[in-house]
Parts: sequence; structure tokens; C-alpha cells
Amino acid sequence: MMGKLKVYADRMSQPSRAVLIFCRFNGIDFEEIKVDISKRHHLSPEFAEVNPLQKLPAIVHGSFNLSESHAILVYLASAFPGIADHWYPSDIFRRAKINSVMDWHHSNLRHGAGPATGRSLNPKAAAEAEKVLLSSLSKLEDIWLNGDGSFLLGGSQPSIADLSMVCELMQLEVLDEKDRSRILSPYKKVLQWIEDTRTATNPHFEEVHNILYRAKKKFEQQRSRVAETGTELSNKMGGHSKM
Ligand SMILES: N[C@@H](CCC(=O)N[C@@H](CS)C(=O)NCC(=O)O)C(=O)O
Repeated sequence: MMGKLKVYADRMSQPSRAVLIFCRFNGIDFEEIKVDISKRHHLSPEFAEVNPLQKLPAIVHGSFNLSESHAILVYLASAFPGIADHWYPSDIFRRAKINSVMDWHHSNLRHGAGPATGRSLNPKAAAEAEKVLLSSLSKLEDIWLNGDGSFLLGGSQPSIADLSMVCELMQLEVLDEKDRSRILSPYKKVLQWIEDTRTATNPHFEEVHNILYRAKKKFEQQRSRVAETGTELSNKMGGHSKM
């Protein structure tokens, strides 16, 4: 008996959302433990016991603990019975390709999408991140989404790589709508893939992303206040650039 799975997560964090959606969609019995990055709860000594790297997400399953969302998704897809094969296929060649695209994600798309949302904090870093983001979006469009199916690597159903990367791109929701559309609209396959992943994993996808939609509204209001008064935008997201 492993005991009930515990998932330490902040729903404002894109890799946390991927793990939560995966668990909910697959009917895994788990407890969500909220760790609020904006309140610096991830830096508490209690959480350091769970994940000494002090990053989210992290899991505890019995006496086993694990960090890094991709490793967590691989573990969950392998450790829990009855998870459909398309999430992390048993075919070693497909599995290797999924690992390959997830490794690519961490040094490319993630590098661009998170920091690109930190405009008001550091415009120069955001501009640099946007370059990485645009180049990653082209690669997604031309290479990873170039197969017959609706998902990465020609899949007809989503894998853990789809979930991880779509959750990453969802972070762009917090941008000004003009910026979001300027960045994403040239990439038609990417836009369709976000929709397909959302549809394939709903209602969990929308429920877990609700917090982001609320943050989007708050930022829109802040931006219009700034436009009216000319005052600086105070970035209360706390973890914006840490996401
Ligand atoms: N490569 C890690 C990234 C983890 C990560 O950077 N998490 C962010 C939230 S999205 C975090 O915990 N930030 C807090 C900090 O860096 O202080 C994963 O995929 O799990």
C-alpha cells in the first residue's frame, strides 16, 4: 500500500496544472496540497522537506517523493493502473519520441513562454524571451505538429507532452490580448492544438485553468487603470517571472 498520492501545486504554475489535469482526467485518487508561490509558501522549511529544490509541482506517494513535472507525469502514467496507453505509450520508439519532445520543451518553449509574461517586471528580459518563444512556436508548427493526427508527433490522442506544453502556452493568457494574439495568431496549427487538447481533457482543463482566467481579468483591469492614471503597474502576481 503506497498511501494516497499528494500533489503539491500552485494552479498559477503551468507544470502544476499539467500534473493536476492528468490526475483528475485519469481518475487518480489524490490530494491537492496548495502551495502559494506569491506568498512564498514554497520557501517554507516544511515544503523543503518535500522538495529540497523548492519548486512546484512535487508529489509524495507513500515514502517516495518526486519533483520535475515531466518525471512526475512519466511516474504517474507508469505507476497507476488503467491509464490509457496514448498518455505515455508502451511502444519504446513512441515513448522515446515523447521524452525527446519533453526534453526540448524545457530548454526552448518553457524558456520563452514563462519569462515572456513578465513584461512589466523586466521588459528587456521579456523581449529576449519572446524571441525564444517565437522560434519555439515555429518549431512546434513545422516539426512537432507536422503529423497526421491533431496532437504532437502525429498522435490522434494527447500524450503527457501535449498536456505539459499546452499548459505552458496557456500562461500567455495573462498577456494583453493584443500581445497574445500578435504572438500566437500566425501559428494556426498551434492554436488548433491548444483547442484540441482543451477539448480532449475537459472539464478538468477549464476547471484547473479558472484561476488563470481570473488573473487575466485582474491584469486587464490593472492595465486599464495604468492607462488612465499613468501610474506604474504593480505586479502582484509575485511569481510571474518565477512561473
Ligand atoms: N522544470 C520544473 C520547473 C518547476 C518550476 O520552475 N516551477 C515554478 C512554478 S511554474 C516554481 O516553483 N517557481 C518558484 C521559484 O522558482 O521560486 C518542472 O517542470 O516541474
